[in-house]
Amino acid sequence: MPRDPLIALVGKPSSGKSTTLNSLTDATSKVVPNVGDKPLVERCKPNYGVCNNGTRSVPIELLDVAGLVPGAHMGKGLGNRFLDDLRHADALIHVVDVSGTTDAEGKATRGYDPSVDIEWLRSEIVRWIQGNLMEKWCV
Ligand SMILES: Nc1nc2c(ncn2[C@@H]2O[C@H](COP(=O)(O)OP(=O)(O)OP(=O)(O)O)[C@@H](O)[C@H]2O)c(=O)[nH]1
Ligand SMILES: [Mg+2]
Repeated sequence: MPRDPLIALVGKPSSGKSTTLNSLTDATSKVVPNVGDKPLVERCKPNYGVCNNGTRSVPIELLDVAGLVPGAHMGKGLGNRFLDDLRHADALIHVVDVSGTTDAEGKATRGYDPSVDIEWLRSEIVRWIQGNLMEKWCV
């Protein structure tokens, strides 16, 4: 049996990662019975997870990673240690604060463009992976 998928929540400090994790783990979304020859609720016999009266539950693990800042891949804000926590993740969810009231380090500001966060955080992760590969790759 393979292990459950591990999904890590990433983002700058105070972007709402822990809040998102808490709300996701209280999720109660339902699978609505389908119209057809047999209602979906009866056909719901998953190989993975469980289906209880139309409610499908799929086990996943969520990882709340500490906030990353620009320069994290070089160790800024202990970023390389936090990035290391992502090694076993199957997927990442980037939690972005779109209010424009926190800067790249999570400090209070006004009029900040949140699209900048999407760029630099992705770049930090890519550069960290590249750095790890180049370090181990003896050429
Ligand atoms: N206005 C508003 N505030 C929010 C929202 N989500 C989270 N917050 C607040 O933002 C602050 C930071 O939220 P956290 O969930 O702790 O953020 P985090 O990304 O886990 O922060 P670190 O673990 O420090 O990196 C808290 O004071 C939350 O109450 C939201 O949707 N709207
Ligand atoms: Mg947190």
